[in-house]
Order: sequence, then C-alpha cells, then structure tokens
Amino acid sequence: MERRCNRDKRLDKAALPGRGLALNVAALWETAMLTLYDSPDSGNAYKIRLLLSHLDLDYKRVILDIDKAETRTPQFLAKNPNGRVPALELDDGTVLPESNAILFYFAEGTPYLPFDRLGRAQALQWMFFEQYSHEPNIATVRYWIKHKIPVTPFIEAAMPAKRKAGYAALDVMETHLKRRDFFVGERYSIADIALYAYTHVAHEVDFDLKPYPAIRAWMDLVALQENHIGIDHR
Ligand SMILES: N[C@@H](CCC(=O)N[C@@H](CS)C(=O)NCC(=O)O)C(=O)O
Repeated sequence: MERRCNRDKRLDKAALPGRGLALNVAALWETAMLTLYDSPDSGNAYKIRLLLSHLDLDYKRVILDIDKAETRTPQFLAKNPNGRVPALELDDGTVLPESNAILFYFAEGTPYLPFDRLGRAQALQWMFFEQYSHEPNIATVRYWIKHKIPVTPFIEAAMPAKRKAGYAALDVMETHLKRRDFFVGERYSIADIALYAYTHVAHEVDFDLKPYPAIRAWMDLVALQENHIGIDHR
C-alpha cells in the first residue's frame, strides 16, 4: 500500500473543490482493494496518483518498468491487452485502462467532475483534446528524449511536427485560460488534472512555457490544490 504524506498546506489562494470531501469519498471506498498498474515517470499514470491523493484513497501500486517492456508481458497483457499503464484493477478483477477513463471513474459523484450536464461534457471535451492534440505530441517528445529512444529516421522526421503540434495545443490552452482560472466551470476538475500531467513537465524536453503566462498561472493554482502531489512523489 502506498500512503501519501507530503500534504501541501498553501491552500488559501486556490479554489478547493475537494475540501472536506475527501473523508466522505474515502469512506465510500473503504472496503475496496484498488490496484494501480503504474510507472513513476508516466504522466498518464501520474494523473491517477494525483486524483487518488486528492480523494485521500489508499491503493496498491504495481510498478512496471516501461523501458524493460514490463507492460508487454503475457501476464500484464492478460489484464490490459493494450499493454500500457495506467490500468486500474478493482477487487473483483475488473481492469479499467486509459488514464482519462480512470479519472472519470473516480471523479463521479465528487466535485472533481462538474455536477451539471454541460460541465461534465466540457470536462470530457478537454480530456479528449488532451488525448488527441496534447499528449500524442508533448508526451511523445518527452518519452523519446527522456527514455533515450534511438533516433530512427522516423523519429527524426516526426520530431519537428510533434513539437509544432505540441505548441499548437499549448496555444489552445493559453487562449482558453486567458479568461478563466480553470478549464471548466471556474473550478478545478479532472479536465485540469488531465492537462496538467504533461504540461507541467513539458519544460523537461525544452517546450518553452515563457510565452504562456496564463498556463503558468494555472499550473501554480493546480499545485495549490488540497493534497497535491508532484509526479516524483513516492
Ligand atoms: N491513452 C493511454 C496512453 C497510455 C500510455 O501511452 N502509457 C504509456 C506510458 S505513459 C505506456 O504504458 N507505455 C508502455 C508501452 O507502450 O509498452 C492513457 O491515457 O492511459
């Protein structure tokens, strides 16, 4: 079992949707055994660790080493045929892969998912945007560079296009955030978690966030949320 301990106490300035709610949510899941198939450097897996921290839920963490292809073993493929983390295993053996689906699953009934119909659809809107326009570009560049993937002719040719598309996604986010603090309904939600995961580490692979003041202000607000943890939190 992994327990979180680095509670961030700088709470006053931020909108705090989860305040006082975490205990109730934890009670709901009290008897459930949750297993997260995880990888420490994965932003997609970090999304889940972050939401579970906000909700103060305990879970078992099974760490798979992507670089050693531990996501492609027959044992793991039997759980997630797509061979990727994160994947959530419930105590009845059901396995739910896909980071944003897992976020949605846990956020249901909590303030991390908007309560109104349009707000929920807008949260999905931004989560689909993240998976189509943001993550395949920024996360892929990060993976290639941080994991020292050999530069094949394909990667060499694809890199500039991935960077360009990554900046295009950041432009969309900047435009949206210029006039609001959070992505949906003026409060922190799983839409913010989904987009924060790879945006806040984009600088690691030289995406320059200086021209994006609204994104930087939003990232500061995200980091102020109750029970926030960093991607490196163990
Ligand atoms: N759409 C998936 C993407 C998951 C994904 O790409 N996971 C990567 C780590 S971030 C992975 O497990 N790679 C290992 C592999 O492909 O074998 C999600 O959002 O969960």
